[in-house]
Amino acid sequence: MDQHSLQKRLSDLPLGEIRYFEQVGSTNDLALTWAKQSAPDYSLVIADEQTAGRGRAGRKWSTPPNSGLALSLILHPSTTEQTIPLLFTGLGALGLVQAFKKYNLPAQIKWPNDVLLNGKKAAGILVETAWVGEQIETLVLGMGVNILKSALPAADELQFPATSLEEALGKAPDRIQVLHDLLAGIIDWRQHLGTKTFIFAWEAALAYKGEMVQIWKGNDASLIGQIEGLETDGGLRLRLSRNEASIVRVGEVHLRPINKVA
Ligand code: BT5
Repeated sequence: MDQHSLQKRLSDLPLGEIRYFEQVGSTNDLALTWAKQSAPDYSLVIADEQTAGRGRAGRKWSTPPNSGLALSLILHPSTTEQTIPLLFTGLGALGLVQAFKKYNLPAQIKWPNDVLLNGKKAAGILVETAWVGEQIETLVLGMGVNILKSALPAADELQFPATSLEEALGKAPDRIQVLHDLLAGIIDWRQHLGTKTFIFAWEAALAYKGEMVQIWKGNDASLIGQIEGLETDGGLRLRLSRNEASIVRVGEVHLRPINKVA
């Protein structure tokens, strides 16, 4: 990957500016800094390697050289979009589901922020926001996608099984083409953010729908319930025992199918 080929191959998309790096700490950090210096909407930070890539709650995200996509897209939410930041995680996931569809791969979304291929994690999403007063001025949609098998960290660093697009396809795809299709998917789906169409598509791709899962929220006791679907704000609706419903809305949550809980 390099700046020139990215500029050229993404030129048909309505992006802001593009900043490519061979190696960075975290693309999300660079994007948050750049956003403060007024990066336009849909500006992209992308790197071939991250040395301090992060997931949620200080966990690590591994991006070895030239093996995956590590990108951060800078978005300036409109007034309506302001009220529903959780939907942006869904936006990244739907963008990727659309991109993987081009390879005839049915991806699933493990709520809230993982994209699975064959039941294993192929990508993770980290949305971070910069506020001015009570307004979200910038939202950084950070995505890590395992393109090649070499993108995966060692098994003992994983909390959940991982895979790559190369493994699912049986051959190495073109990284920039996947990036192009992912960005196109995000741009398409953003027009529908928060609509029924958006929620239905997200729900249709949900992993473990109708199945029993266990959810941990921070240090709270875990919840066990059956996944029913999504609320209009992207919250996950569970059916607990005694037929009570419970809605889980982000924060620090972990979700596992019940039959795989160690
Ligand atoms: C995530 O967090 O899955 C969000 C990952 C977001 C990464 C992108 S890359 C571009 C941008 N810049 C950044 O610094 N971050 C974003 P979480 O749900 O907390 O999952 C983290 C867990 O995933 C780790 O604890 C590992 O177990 C596992 N993991 C780490 N690297 C992985 C990989 N390459 N493939 C699959 N699983 C991985």
